[in-house]
Amino acid sequence: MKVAVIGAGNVGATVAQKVAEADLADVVMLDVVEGVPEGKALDLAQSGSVLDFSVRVTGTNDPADIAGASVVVVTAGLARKPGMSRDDLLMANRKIVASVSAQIGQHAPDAVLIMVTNPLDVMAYVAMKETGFPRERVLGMAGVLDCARFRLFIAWELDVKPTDVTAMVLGGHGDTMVPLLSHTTVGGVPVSDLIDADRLEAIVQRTRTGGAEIVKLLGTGSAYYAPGASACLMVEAVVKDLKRVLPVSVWAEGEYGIRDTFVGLPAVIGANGLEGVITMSLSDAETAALRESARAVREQIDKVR
Ligand code: A3D
Repeated sequence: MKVAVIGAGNVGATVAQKVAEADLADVVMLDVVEGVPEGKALDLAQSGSVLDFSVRVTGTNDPADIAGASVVVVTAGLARKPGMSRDDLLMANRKIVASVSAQIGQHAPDAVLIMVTNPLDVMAYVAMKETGFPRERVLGMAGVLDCARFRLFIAWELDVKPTDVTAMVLGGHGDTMVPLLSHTTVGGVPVSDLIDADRLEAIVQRTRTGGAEIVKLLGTGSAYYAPGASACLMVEAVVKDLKRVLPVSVWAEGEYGIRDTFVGLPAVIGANGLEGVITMSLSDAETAALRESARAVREQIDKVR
């Protein structure tokens, strides 16, 4: 098995590290900056002697080296700067993503593509168009990260283990994301039985602005540990054919009354990429919020069509 990571920056190098440390697959990092992917790969490979992983880790500036990858994670592009919205990134990253997608279509035509570059849902659309891949093989990583943040904030509030909090965050990756309170449980108990409505609203709000909170603290660059871990979880689901149910940005074809846009939906992820979309019962307010979020993404997609 081979995983290609395009962009050897903060998120890309972190994905590569997680994949290697889990001994999931050989990793090749591709970047346009000379020396950086090779240097990071050499450093990471050397950590294998300490951490006991045996997959091969390499770095390159040559797109042909991604040949044979069964999963390609795209992190190439600019990260947000303080005060910059994801939408400000749209035009700058469109060009980069279009060019790397053409390379993926040429050198790894059978891969499952996992998009990370922002604005996430729009870049997934650009990749699907440029590669010509079917919707099953173009996935956007956002919901896993948004969920991770939501679950952590709930766990902190209740002083419980984050992995004992089960949640779904659907919709576009941005201010319109839709954390589903009706499907959020702590050890099986509905979260609304445990946290009052005002505190829950504050947690939802903190989740929505979770990325911006880190951008502001860092001063330069954006989050990468949790995004890297979230992308690696999706890589693992594909590489091991786990059929995991995860919130993933997918091209909607009528699910939840939504079509013609990428949007975060509850998806089954396995060796073929998207293997199904789960239908959950949503409240009227949640359905309306999800459709509104999808509409906001479609508006952005229309700008790059
Ligand atoms: P950064 O550390 O700047 O790395 C980006 C890398 O992409 C750099 O090393 C560039 O040299 C490289 N690059 C640029 N153009 C190309 C190209 N044509 N081919 C190959 N490599 C190229 O950024 P980062 O790693 O922090 O973030 C990367 C992207 O992920 C940004 O768009 C972020 O906004 C996005 N991001 C998304 C999430 C989500 O949850 C969706 C989370 C965190 C970051």
